[in-house]
Amino acid sequence: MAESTYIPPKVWRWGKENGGAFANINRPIAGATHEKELPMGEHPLQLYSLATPNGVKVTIMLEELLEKGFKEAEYDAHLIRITEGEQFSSGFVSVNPNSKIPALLDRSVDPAIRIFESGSILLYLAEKFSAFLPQDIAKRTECLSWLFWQMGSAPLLGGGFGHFFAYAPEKYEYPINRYTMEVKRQLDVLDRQLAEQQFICGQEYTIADMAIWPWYGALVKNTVYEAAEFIGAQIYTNVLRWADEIGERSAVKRGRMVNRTWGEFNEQLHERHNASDFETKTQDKLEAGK
Ligand SMILES: N[C@@H](CCC(=O)N[C@@H](CS)C(=O)NCC(=O)O)C(=O)O
Repeated sequence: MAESTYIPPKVWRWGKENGGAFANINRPIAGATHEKELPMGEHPLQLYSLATPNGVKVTIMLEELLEKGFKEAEYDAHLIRITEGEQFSSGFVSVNPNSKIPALLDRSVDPAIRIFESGSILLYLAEKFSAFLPQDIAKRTECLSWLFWQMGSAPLLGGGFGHFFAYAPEKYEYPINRYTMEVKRQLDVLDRQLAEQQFICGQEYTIADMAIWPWYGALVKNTVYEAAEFIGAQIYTNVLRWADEIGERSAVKRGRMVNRTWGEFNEQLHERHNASDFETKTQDKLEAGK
């Protein structure tokens, strides 16, 4: 065992920045840091988000609902720049006391309902529209088990593996080994599941796929952490097959653009207030290809 260079003090104190990406927004206390109202659009559903994997789950669901013809799923997606601390405004904290994107406000009911935690938002929307969640009790339970599996597993992928592999100020062998082991085990869980069926919980595309794809699909397709080679993604053939299939859905293509502020310019839609907002981007794409 390597000798530790850090000896924890008796009591931890919030002093210097701990380094690494996002160090400037990490804080040990909750609550608002500044007074600022949230913007409000016209639609019943107001989403406050960013196109991280957790944010994308919800924009995919909203775009899938609209594609299915649910007009009441029309939404305004407002950009929350988490690296600038916008999740700590008084307005945002009133929608999510945990200061994390995504957060949703449903104003189609009086009083409006706030929903935070991406899994809770997916479940709320699935129940509200009776879509993408099986009705049959056994299938519904299986679907929710996978939804909660994702909520429990992704922090080990993002906060554990992703943090130490991609964001930590230095590479440390111990945490990278520990989290790589766990993430590969999780991928194997998914690979075995997807060997038996088309989608995560059967032959039906559900909120479980929408929750898992932005994390594990992105990992094997090398669109997060640039870690596909490191984790040996090519062996998870069933996960790759499923990731490709989901990635081809038009609602998924639109959903992953919403509130995106990085990557290809024509794949970024900073805010979404109308379905026609995507058309402008398609035009940009055509012009870029000229
Ligand atoms: N369990 C939460 C996690 C949300 C989360 O971690 N959001 C991140 C972006 S992916 C965030 O807002 N980070 C801002 C911060 O930590 O201050 C969910 O699924 O909604």
